Amino acid sequence: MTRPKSHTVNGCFITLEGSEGSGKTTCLHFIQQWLTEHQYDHILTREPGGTPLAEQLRSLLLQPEHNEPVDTLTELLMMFAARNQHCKHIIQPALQQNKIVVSDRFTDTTWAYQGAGRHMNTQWIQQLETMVQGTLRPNLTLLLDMPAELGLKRAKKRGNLDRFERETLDFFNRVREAYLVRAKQYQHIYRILDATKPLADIQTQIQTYLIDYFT
Ligand code: Z5A
Repeated sequence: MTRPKSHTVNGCFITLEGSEGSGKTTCLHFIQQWLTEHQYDHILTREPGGTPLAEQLRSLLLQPEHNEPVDTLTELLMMFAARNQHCKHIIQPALQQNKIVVSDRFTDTTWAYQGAGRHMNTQWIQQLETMVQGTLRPNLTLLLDMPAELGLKRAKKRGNLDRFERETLDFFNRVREAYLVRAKQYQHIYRILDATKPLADIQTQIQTYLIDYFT
């Protein structure tokens, strides 16, 4: 299949964001299919994770039980430690090869979960973001927005809740609100999708955003 219009991509970084159960992973597979059909050279990745070491940090971060409480600063530093490996070994090299990088979550998650959810000092997040990423920021962020109750319901259906999925409804309401604030602040990057809609409608909307971006 040919591309919608002739277009040269000089590396492009797309992120999927939203609270748990909002359908990011499902949409990631749809995006992969679309990019493959239109012959765009791309990679899919996720956070926390994306490299062997970052995936090990992911397991530690998501594991519900630890013998000691996980301090919020420890959590923040581990997110950025994983991100540093991810940026240096996966994202930046792929962008330098003019690939499209699609990541299930990136630093907007930190702003929402650690910043708003955990009430972490936002100056620290800002400093770590600059330290780890330099000027690297997503070119396009697709936000799957839905009421927190619904996301929690979907997650609970799967059973085996991870450390984040055990958080309170208040926590997830703050996360949602923080995403919506960022979407307003960075309108040129964010596209909001109503994650309560049927999957087919969401996919049609994603396709519109992709065609709009790449043509
Ligand atoms: N975290 C953090 O705190 N700080 C950071 O900086 C980073 C991460 C990077 C990573 O988990 C956790 O790390 C995350 C935040 C924290 N924790 N939480 N919560 P993750 O990203 O792997 O986990 P997740 O966000 O919870 O992903 P998920 O539960 O797999 O959800 P999802 O990917 O958004 O949804 P899904 O798997 O595509 O869909 C969930 C279910 O809904 C599934 O059964 C689908 O078939 C169904 N679904 C999907 N779309 C629809 C529609 N439209 N209608 C009906 N049903 C649907």
